[in-house]
Amino acid sequence: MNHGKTRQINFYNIDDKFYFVDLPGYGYSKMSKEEQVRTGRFIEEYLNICKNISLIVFLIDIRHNPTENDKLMYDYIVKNNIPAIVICNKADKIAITKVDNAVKDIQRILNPLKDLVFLPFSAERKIYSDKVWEEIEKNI
Ligand SMILES: Nc1nc2c(ncn2[C@@H]2O[C@H](COP(=O)(O)OP(=O)(O)OP(=O)(O)O)[C@@H](O)[C@H]2O)c(=O)[nH]1
Ligand SMILES: [Mg+2]
Repeated sequence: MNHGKTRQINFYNIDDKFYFVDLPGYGYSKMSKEEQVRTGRFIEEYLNICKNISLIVFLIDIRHNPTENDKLMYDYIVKNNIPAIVICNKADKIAITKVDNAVKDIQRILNPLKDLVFLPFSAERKIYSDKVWEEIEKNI
């Protein structure tokens, strides 16, 4: 299995100030359709039940155009008026000169109104993290 492994909800206590809540991914191509549907319902149920979400950090891969599931997720966030930022992860995987345009392309597809913050990020290289923290701190 070479895709991510979050199959449960993990809570990370950050200095007793807030929690990072890590939800499973729903869209990986190696996941069966059935598993995608099950995971999608699981995520939706959590978001419905949890009334005190400060911010959704919506992580997508900078190398790929958003999928239909990403669009559904995005529409759900907008319809329910939940604060969110979109983080285009794995920025280390593309040339640094292409990062800004890749983020813009993703924003154009997912958020043509441009009323949500989209930022590049790399969990691997820990680059671009200052702006991400700035946005998180604005919302906690
Ligand atoms: N190069 C690079 N690899 C990354 C980055 N972020 C995650 N990965 C790799 O991608 C793989 C999956 O990472 P996870 O963090 O488990 O992915 P996930 O999106 O949480 O997956 P699910 O939990 O299934 O939703 C791992 O091998 C990570 O090392 C990044 O910014 N750059
Ligand atoms: Mg995960």
